[in-house]
Amino acid sequence: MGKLERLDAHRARMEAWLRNCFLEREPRGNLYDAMRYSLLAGGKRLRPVLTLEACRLCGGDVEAALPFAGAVEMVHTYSLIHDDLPCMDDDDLRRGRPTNHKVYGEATAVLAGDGLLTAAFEAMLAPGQALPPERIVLAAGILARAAGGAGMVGGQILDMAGEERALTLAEVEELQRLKTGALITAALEMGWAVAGGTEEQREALRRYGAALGLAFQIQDDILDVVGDEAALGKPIGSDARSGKTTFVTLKGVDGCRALVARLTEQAAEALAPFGGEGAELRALAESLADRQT
Ligand code: GRG
Repeated sequence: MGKLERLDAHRARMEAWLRNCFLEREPRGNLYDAMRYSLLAGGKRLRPVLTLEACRLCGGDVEAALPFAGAVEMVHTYSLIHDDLPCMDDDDLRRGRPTNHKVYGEATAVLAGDGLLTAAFEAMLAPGQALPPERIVLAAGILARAAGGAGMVGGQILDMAGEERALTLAEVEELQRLKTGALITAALEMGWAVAGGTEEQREALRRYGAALGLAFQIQDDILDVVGDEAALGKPIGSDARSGKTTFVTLKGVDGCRALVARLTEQAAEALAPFGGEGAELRALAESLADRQT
């Protein structure tokens, strides 16, 4: 199987799993419609693909990792819904469609985000999983820590504070490590936890995730300046409008491109303990360095 083909197969499996979410639930007004609206809006599925591939790399059962991969995508989707709200970034377009609150109203969008966050933990802790309980607890704990104040939500609060004053490079790196990097690294570590991998494998995935997460965010900052709105499915220029310090304001577009290239090499180097088997994650890092969406 080709390198990117394997990742495409993970993505297709994830898509099928997500499509089945909440179909059997007793309707609660339009709550589940709002949750499915954003969950199935066609994102890149980067984080769940990382979970599934990390699990395979560490010798685990990819099928058993699906609820964990789905959980990380649910947490990511909740963060996008809440981030787009008028009290946060106040965005009208996401993944090429009107944002959740534009379709369902603000109160339902808040609840759709809350519903997705809790559904993530419900999926991971569902009875009848073919996994040792300690692996389930480990993986759920990794996601909980990465999503909360010590990770993504903590990064978001630093980001808000950053709108009030100029930040240093070290401060921008720290806030992005939490806001974007923590969930990306957690996605990888969850795959490792489900597989019952070794400490050496965990450390390699962490180093890969740290480099990949930073490269991903720097590329995001570049695309906010030079990206194509139609391809991105959202307006560009939002960082400049809000007066935020970003990697681009600190290093310029060319400086940022050089940083992305360096971090992509570091990500590839971190995979050395996996030998040839790390080819898929290496290819993924390279494809993200060129991404236009
Ligand atoms: C809890 C409100 C709240 C926010 C947490 C992660 C986050 C902070 C907000 C999301 C908004 C944002 C632009 C974050 C930066 C990370 C990023 C580039 C997100 C977009 O991720 P992609 O490109 O999106 O993987 P798709 O649509 O492909 O899934």
